[in-house]
Amino acid sequence: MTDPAQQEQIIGKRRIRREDPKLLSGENRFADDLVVPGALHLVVVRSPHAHARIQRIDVNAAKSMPGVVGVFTGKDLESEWAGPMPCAWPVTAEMKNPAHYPLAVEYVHYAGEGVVAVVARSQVEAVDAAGAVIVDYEELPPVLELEEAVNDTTLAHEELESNTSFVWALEPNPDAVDAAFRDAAVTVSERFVQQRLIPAAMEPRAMVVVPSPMGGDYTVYSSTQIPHVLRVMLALTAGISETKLRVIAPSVGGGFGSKLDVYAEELLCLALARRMRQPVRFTEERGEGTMATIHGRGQVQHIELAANADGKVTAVRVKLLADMGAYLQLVTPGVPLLGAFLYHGVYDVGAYSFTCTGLFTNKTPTDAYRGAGRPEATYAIERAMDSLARRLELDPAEIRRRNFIAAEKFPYQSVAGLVFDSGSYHANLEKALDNAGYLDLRREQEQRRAAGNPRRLGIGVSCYVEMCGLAPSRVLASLNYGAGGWEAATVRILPTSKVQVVTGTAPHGQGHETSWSMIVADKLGISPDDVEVLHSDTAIAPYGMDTYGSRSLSVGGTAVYLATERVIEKAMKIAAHQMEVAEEDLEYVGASFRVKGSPEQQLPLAAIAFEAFTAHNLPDGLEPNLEASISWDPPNFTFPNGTHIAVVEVDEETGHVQLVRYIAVDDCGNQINPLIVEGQVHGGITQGVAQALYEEALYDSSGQLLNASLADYLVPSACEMPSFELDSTVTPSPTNPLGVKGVGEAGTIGSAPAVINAVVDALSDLGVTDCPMPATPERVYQLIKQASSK
Ligand code: MCN
Repeated sequence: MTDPAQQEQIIGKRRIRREDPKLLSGENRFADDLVVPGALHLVVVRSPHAHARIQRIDVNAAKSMPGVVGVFTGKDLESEWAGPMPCAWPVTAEMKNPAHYPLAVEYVHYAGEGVVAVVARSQVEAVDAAGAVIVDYEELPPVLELEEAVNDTTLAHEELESNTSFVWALEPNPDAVDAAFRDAAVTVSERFVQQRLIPAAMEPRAMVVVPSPMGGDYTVYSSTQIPHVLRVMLALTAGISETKLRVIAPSVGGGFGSKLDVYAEELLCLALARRMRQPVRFTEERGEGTMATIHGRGQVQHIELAANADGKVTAVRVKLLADMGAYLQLVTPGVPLLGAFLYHGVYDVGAYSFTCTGLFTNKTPTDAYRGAGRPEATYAIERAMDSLARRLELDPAEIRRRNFIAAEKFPYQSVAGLVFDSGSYHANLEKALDNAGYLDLRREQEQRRAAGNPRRLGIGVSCYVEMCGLAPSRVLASLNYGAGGWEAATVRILPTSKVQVVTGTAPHGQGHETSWSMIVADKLGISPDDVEVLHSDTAIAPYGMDTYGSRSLSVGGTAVYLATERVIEKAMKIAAHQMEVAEEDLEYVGASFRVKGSPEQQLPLAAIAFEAFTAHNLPDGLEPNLEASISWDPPNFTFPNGTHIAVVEVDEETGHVQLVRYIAVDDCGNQINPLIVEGQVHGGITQGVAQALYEEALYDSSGQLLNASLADYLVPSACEMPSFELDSTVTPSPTNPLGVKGVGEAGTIGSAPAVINAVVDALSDLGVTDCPMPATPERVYQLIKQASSK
C-alpha cells in the first residue's frame, strides 16, 4: 500500500492503460486463439441470393467428404430451439417481427443468411465440404431501397402484408408544431441519407463452445460485448438452464456495437456441441463477416425546421425511414429511438415532432453501431442548421449561438421529454472557434476564393448532445426495452490487502481495468497497481449489463465507486471497534483510519483487512471479510456534448477531400483518465470521418454486397487523419457521484456533420447545398461539375 504521506489524487491523471502491454506483445488470448483439444469446426453455407425460396438442399456429397462429422439443414436443427432468435426491443405492441432462426428453413431473406451448417474435424475440411453442399433456389425479387420498401410493391418477407415493422411517433405537442410552421418566417426542409456502414471490428467474430465431459454444462467463449445478456438469451433460445451456461468473453478486439448481439453461430455452436457432445468452434472470415455481422445506420431522414426572421428555431419536425434489414436482431428496432429524443440537438426549440417507420429490406440486418441513433440525429439537425444559416445569410457559428440551450437552464427539460443534466454549449463553441482560429480561417477561405485557388477551403461546425449511460431501468421500461440499465460491482479487500474488483461491464477496448482501478485506488488511497479488475466471465461476475451505449463508466464505474464506499464503511466499523472509539470520531485518510484531531492514533486499512479475514475480534454481529457488492440503477442518463470543427481542402479538379485540421471540444463531465478519454475521442472521430468520407456498404440491384472485403470497403487508418486538436469543457453530471458522462461514442456523434458541413461550405459559393455521404472524389467532382454548369 502507498505511504499515506505520499497519497496523491489518481482520478483525473493521464495514466497509461494497463491493458496495453499484453495487447502490444500479442500475449492476449482472443477466442480464436484458445486451444481446445478435439474442437470441431463449424462452417456455414450461406445464401448467395438476397431473397429466394429454398427448393432443394443436397448434403450427401458434403457428408462423405473427409473429416466431416455432420451436415445440418435448418430443418435438421428445428428441435434444438426453444424459440426464434431474440429481439429484446419490441418498440411497439404491434411491431412485426418475422421468425428468425439460426438457419433458414424455407426462404432466405438476405445474401449471407445461413442455410446449412457443416461440422468437420478441421477448418479446411469444413470449408471443402461446405463447397460440396448443393442448394437450389427459386429467386424472388428483393426489396433494397427504403423509399421503395415503404410502398410495399415488393415484399421483403412473403409472410408479411407489408414491409413495415413498426411506426413509432413522439409528438408531444402536434398543434404547436403546426402553428410554428404556419407562422414561420423561414422554413428549411432537407432529405439526408444515412448510408449503411459495416462495423469491421479488428477481431472478426469468433466463438467456441465446450461441453462438460458428461454433457449438460457448457462454457461459451465468444468475442462478445455482452456475456451476461448473451447467457440469458442463449438459455432462453436453446432451452438450456442458465445455471448450466458459463459465458466468457476473452480478449475482445473491438466491437463498436456489432458484438452487442446474439448471433446465429453462437446458437449453432451451442446446439451442435450439445448434440455431438464435443466442443464446436466458429470464426468468421472477414468477407463473410461483412454480410453476416450486423450493419449500422441505414436511414432516410426528412427534417424540417421552422424559424423566425432572426434565425431562432421554433419547431423541428422529423420523419425517418429506418432500415431494419431482413430481420430484427437484438436491439434493431430501438436504434432509431435512441436518436428520437435528440433531433433538436443542443437547441432550445419550442415544438417537436418525430416519427420513425422501421422497414424490412432484403439486406443484412442492422443494429447498434457506435452512436446508434445519435450520430444520425446529430447529422440531421447540424446539417439543417447550416441550411438555415445559408438561407438567412448568417455565419454557421452565429445561427448556433442564437439557438443554444443556455447554461443557466440546466437541468434542462427538453421538449422531447428528457432532462439534460448539465452543459455549457456556448462555452464549447467559443472555445472551439478560438482553438480553430475561426476568423482567420474564414479570411483564408475568402482569399483562396478571390484568387481562384482550386484547393478550396471549407470549415464545418457541428455541435452535439447525446444521451448515454443507458441507464434508468424504469425509463428503459417505458421505451419497451427488454432489459434493465443498472450495473453490478463487487469490491473485496483480500487478507494481504490487495483489492479485487468484479465488474458487470465487459470492456473490449475501452480500458476499464485501468479506469476502474483508478477509481478504487483514489477512493482507498492506495496504488492502482494493487487493484485487480475481473470481468467478462459469468462465473466470476454473475450479474452485469455489459458494455455499450457509453454506459460503462457512468453506471458501472459508479457501481464500483459505491461498492468501494461500502467497503470503507464496513472497515470503519472494524477500525472503531479495534481502536475503541466511536465511528463518528474516525476519518479515513491515506489508506488509514485515524482519530479526528489526533492523527497519530491510526490503523492502516491493511491491518483491518487482515482482521476482517481472521475474524478474531470483530464487532458483534459483523460478518467476516471485507467485501461489498452493489447493483446501481442511475436516476438519469448522462448528456455529453461538444463542438467539433472540421477544416477541409476540396480539390476542384479531382473532387478529392482532404481533412486538414480537426478541432474538438468535448464535455464528458469529470474525466477519470484524460488519456483514455482522448483515445476514445480519437477513435470516435475517425469513425465519424469514415462515414463522412469513405465508408458505405454498396449493393447491386440484385442485393449483392459489392464491397464485402476490406480491399473494397474503405476503413481509414491514422494515415488519413490529421492530428486531432482536442480540448474540453467540464460540467460535472449531477446524475452520479463521480460527476462523469460517457465518452465512448462522442467523437463519432460530433464528427460526420462537421466534415460534410465543411465540404458543403467549401463549395457553397458555387451554389452547392448538399453532399451525400460518403463524400467520395467522384461524388464531389460531380457536384462541382453540376454547380459550375448552372
Ligand atoms: N472515461 C473517462 N472519463 C469520462 C468518460 C469516460 O475516463 N468522463 C473512460 C472510461 O473510464 C472508460 C472509457 O473512457 O475507460 C469509455 O467509457 P464510456 O464512455 O463509459 O464507454 P464504455 O466503456 O461503455 O464503452 C462503450 C463505447 C461504445 S458504445 C462503443 S460503440 C465503442 C467505444 O466505447 N466501441 C469501442 N469505444 C471503443 N473503443 C474500442 N477500442 N473498441 C470499441 O469497439
